[in-house]
Amino acid sequence: MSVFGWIIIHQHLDSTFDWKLPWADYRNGFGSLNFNSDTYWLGLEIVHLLTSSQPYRLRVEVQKASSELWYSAEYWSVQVGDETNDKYQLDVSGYSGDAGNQFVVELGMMFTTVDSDNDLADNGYNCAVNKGGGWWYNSCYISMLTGPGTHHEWSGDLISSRMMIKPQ
Ligand SMILES: [Ca+2]
Repeated sequence: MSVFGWIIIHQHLDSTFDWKLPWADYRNGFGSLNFNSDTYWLGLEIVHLLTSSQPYRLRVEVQKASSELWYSAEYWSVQVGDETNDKYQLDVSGYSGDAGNQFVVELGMMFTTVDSDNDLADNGYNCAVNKGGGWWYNSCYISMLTGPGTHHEWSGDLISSRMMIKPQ
């Protein structure tokens, strides 16, 4: 589904949803964008294919718990690497917006899920097991939009979030 050319790749409107899903689900996607569905993840494989076929922008929208207001962060460039060599590594640049640039420690990180530990936390520590759902964890995160309750963050706790991409 797209809105004004933006393809929604992530939607988190239900604080009770359990995002601790395996690698295959984050690769292939889950949820839907029906009117009664609050949870959606398009899938890393298609995001990889799209962002390697031509230049894409990324828009992140977050609703903060403290004010209940929505804020946005846009990146002029976004690319998600492939599965085999890059573990869907995240690359973004060209921030603008009023939500703050929180993709700082996650930049260049590979994707980690409960069953695929590619984060930089050592000693067998898996950020997806201990923090939230699948994400581009470092050790572990500043932003993470796949967690329940207070583990759903973008510079402060969130009620809701969305991510979307659009060709440049
Ligand atoms: Ca680890």
